[in-house]
Amino acid sequence: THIFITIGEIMLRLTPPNHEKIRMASSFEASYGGSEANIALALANLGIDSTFFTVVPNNSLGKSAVRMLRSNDVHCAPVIFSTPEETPTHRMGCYYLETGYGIRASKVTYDRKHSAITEYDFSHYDFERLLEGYTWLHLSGITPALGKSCREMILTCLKIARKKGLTVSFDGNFRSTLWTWEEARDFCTQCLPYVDVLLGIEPYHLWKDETDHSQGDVKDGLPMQPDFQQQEKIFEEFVRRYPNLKCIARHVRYAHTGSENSLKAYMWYQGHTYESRLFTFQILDRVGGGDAFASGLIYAMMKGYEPLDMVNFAVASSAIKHTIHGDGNITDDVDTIRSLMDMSFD
Ligand code: KDG
Repeated sequence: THIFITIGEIMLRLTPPNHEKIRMASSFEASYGGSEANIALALANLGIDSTFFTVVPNNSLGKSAVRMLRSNDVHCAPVIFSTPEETPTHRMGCYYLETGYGIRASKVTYDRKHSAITEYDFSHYDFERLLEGYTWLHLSGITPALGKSCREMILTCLKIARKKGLTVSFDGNFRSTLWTWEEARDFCTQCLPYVDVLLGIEPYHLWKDETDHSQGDVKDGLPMQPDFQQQEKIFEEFVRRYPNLKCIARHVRYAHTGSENSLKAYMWYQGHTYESRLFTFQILDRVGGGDAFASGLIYAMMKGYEPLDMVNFAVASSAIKHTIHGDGNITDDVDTIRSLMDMSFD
């Protein structure tokens, strides 16, 4: 059995109710988000032994974020509640989400500069000890985008995880508001030699030695839709450059703004490329859909599913998250997700 740990930032999420725009909102609904926290929470809900490590200010905001995770069965024992001496701005990261409607896209506004995890000095922190006893580490490209101290922390953890034999999953998770495409690519390619399971490859699947990269594979703000052969070639190029990779998965969204969404995924695993079925569903809240895909894939791998079931379970997990308010996939029974895999969507 696997014992899972992930590291990242948890933020307060403030959302105007009823798809209101911020300009007309007189109240905000409070919840919590953060890619790695979402994954810790989803796995804990599915019964996996799941731990989250972060730094939050030692005040009621930090405490209530951790309490929310704990109430979802996420272990938070290593979380650092920092003092104002350690992190002078003493602040919790926050983000505002204006939920789109129909043709109006959702809008995320970050208010996370100088947050506790960004300011914390990890140079004397004992990561060997933190990672002791775990079998699986998940990281994402969001945390290193926060600042230099976080970047060093991510590389340190990757190296220790490799040495200790943990399975490492990594989601590129490019956030254009935190760093540039080139910064993301350069940093993430440093991480790749330590990764077993790779997700969110969009920002860096064009290589340094190629020039036409400015848009990655995004066109008009939408991810381009690769066909099976194109995707297989990309996967194979990854594995050629990084033979340590055991699994690469990529989910592709076909409708971004409308209230209906179609999703499918490709996955490379043990020398073969697999394509999931196409799932079409109504969107209630799409934030965290990628994290639900990641947690679904991690869960399916941990449980030793057949490859095609792995990728279908991951997409079904993402699909069901789109019907749930808030960032996290709180689905707490596996059968709910599995039953979706067997339904016809396309
Ligand atoms: O994947 C969902 C995340 O985008 C959301 O939880 C907030 O982690 C977050 C981020 O940095 O955008």
